Amino acid sequence: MTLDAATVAALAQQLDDCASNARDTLKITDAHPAMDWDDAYAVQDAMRARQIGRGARLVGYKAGLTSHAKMRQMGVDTPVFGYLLDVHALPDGAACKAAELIHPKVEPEIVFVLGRELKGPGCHIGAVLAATEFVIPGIEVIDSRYRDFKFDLKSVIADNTSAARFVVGGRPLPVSGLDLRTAGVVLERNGEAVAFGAGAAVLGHPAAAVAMLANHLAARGESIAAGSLVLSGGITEAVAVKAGDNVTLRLQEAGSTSLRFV
Ligand code: 0L1
Ligand code: MG
Repeated sequence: MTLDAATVAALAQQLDDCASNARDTLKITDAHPAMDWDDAYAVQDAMRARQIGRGARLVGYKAGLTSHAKMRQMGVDTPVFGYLLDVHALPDGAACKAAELIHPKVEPEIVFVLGRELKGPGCHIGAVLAATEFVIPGIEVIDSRYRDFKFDLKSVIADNTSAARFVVGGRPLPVSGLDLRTAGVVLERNGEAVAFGAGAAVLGHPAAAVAMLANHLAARGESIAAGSLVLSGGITEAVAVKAGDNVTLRLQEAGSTSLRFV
């Protein structure tokens, strides 16, 4: 750690305020260039504690930057992890208020719902599948608090990996007998297919992202509780959206989920 507790708290407040007021900021490493990975996750943890302190509930986690398309889009080379709160969740087909966001984009994701606790270290794809109750389609709405989505990995980790909203829906698919690598997704904006791919785009197998998350959390003394949702990461590049757009994600065999931006 290079940051003291007061600086970590101040940065968490800065990013939390930006998210609450749909206001952007410069990436925090501009002012704190020596920040390390522990600092970045400490700021994320402090922001989570602030939001839970206001009454929000932890409902799961997300892996981000898990596909080559996303890594290329953002110019980075490693996944990042964040948390999901109930206040981030929207009902299937709901309206998502664009005015509450800075510059939203959507990502098509395969979402794991765990029937059992998942704990690292040493977590692997088999353990993830054994602990998974079902998968469902999910749209993640990301909204970096950094001006023009310009950030580095430490800044984006501190900013809870751009988490803003998410929706899940469709038909729950048990993973037994399913090959998630070849599960196809189609993301439509206003009825037009704008991005498509298959599960293997996420680290070769989307369960690999969940295993990485469990191992990451274990190093920090945490596990993924039974009943948690895990967004395994965007299968394609993120797609920009604005008020008036309708977005639908179709996951092979699992139906669809959608959002309306108003
Ligand atoms: O969920 C994601 O892949 C987002 C990770 C953070 C980077 C971004 O804002 O695109
Ligand atoms: Mg994502």
